[in-house]
Amino acid sequence: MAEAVRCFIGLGSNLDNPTDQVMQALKELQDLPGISLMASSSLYRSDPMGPQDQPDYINAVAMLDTQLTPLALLDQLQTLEHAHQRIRLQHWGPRTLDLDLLLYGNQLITCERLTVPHPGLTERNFVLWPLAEIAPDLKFPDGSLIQTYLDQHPLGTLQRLS
Ligand code: ROI
Repeated sequence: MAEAVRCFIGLGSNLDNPTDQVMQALKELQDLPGISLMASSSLYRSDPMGPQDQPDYINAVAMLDTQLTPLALLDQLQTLEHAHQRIRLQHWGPRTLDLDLLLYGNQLITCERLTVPHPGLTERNFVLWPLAEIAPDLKFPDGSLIQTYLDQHPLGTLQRLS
């Protein structure tokens, strides 16, 4: 059997009871075939990035090990999003559940469906802080350290929920 690859998934929701959406999605990730959930961050409340006339988001990050290929993993994530009746009416508008493949081992992936590392990863405090909570010593595929990006993108109004 192929060796498992360590991956990180970003979760986000700002519709339809976002806290429940994210907690439920974390449970469902655990049950996906070919995936072992290794850790999950606290939930964080964040101001919307993009249009401001939408509710705050709940964000979290999950660490998982998988034997799925990147695209098979993406299929699983998208199935889960659809099960949450993901609504996305406008670009950068509100959504019931967003699952982003942030990192797939140390691989660089660019194809029509997928860019890994996720392009927003090192720019968004609502991804960086939950990620650092569960992987404080993380090194990105280019060798840079997560700690560097935390300094550049402080917690600000991002709120860690207990
Ligand atoms: N803003 C926040 N705070 N959290 C998100 O998960 C998020 N997701 C998005 C956009 C619309 C960019 N804004 C977000 O897709």
